[in-house]
Amino acid sequence: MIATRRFTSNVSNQFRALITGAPGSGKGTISSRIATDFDLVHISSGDVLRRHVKQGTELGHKAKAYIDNGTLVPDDLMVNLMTNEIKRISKTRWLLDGFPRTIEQAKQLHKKQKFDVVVNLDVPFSEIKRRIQQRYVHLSSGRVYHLEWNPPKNAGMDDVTGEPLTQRDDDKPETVASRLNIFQSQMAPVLAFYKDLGILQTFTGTESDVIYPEIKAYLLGYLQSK
Ligand code: G5P
Ligand code: MG
Repeated sequence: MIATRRFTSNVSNQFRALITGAPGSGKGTISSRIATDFDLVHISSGDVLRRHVKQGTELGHKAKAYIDNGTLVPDDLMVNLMTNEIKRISKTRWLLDGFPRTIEQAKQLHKKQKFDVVVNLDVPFSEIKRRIQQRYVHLSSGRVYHLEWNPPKNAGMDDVTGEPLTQRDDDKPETVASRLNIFQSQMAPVLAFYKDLGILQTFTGTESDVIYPEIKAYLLGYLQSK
């Protein structure tokens, strides 16, 4: 951690990254480690949407049915929401999680913002289905737990706020199946788009604790080369 901080303080102040991967592949889990180690603001499209739903905004009302059915929120809504979110944080060091996830979103975003790196998590679906059954979340912060692998210090409570944890409505097995199918059909052209730009790096495995050190080494190497 210390080595990373010393290192990142010497490099360009701009670092724009994307983490992608199937539902449950560990994007949220690994993003929180990247955000801490590399001093990036983590913006998860799913967390932003769920906050809108919780707050009952107009966008939240529009998005809720899509999320609950495990289908994708329309591209125009997503591009507006996420480009505004990037503007709102007014920082140049950020990590997007879960957006873009259609080729249209990728092309629209590319006109406004360019990624330096795209980290793609490749985790088998059999592992994902096991994990998601035991996921609990703290909705307002996006913190993620797993009953066995990463349990909260006090059962059912968020470690930081002490507020109750919940299960996501879209984590029911049938909704997870729909989300995985949509991921498979929609993400291939997005990954090809970033591969053609020469910025895609894929990490394959079943354990975040094994995958993350590889990602960290890759990101350090990338920054060192700048
Ligand atoms: P989200 O919120 O972006 P998904 O489906 O892409 O949702 P999700 O479910 O949030 O992704 P994740 O972040 O990849 O998964 O995974 P995670 O939460 O970190 O880890 C999953 C579980 O595994 C956790 O319990 C964690 O503790 C555990 N875990 C992690 N690593 C390990 C490990 O090594 N071992 C074990 N045993 N467990 C581990 O999107 C939700 C919805 O919002 C809409 C869509 O409707 C979408 O379905 N949406 C969009 N619509 C259109 N366009 C977009 N760009 C959209 N973005 C969101
Ligand atoms: Mg997530």
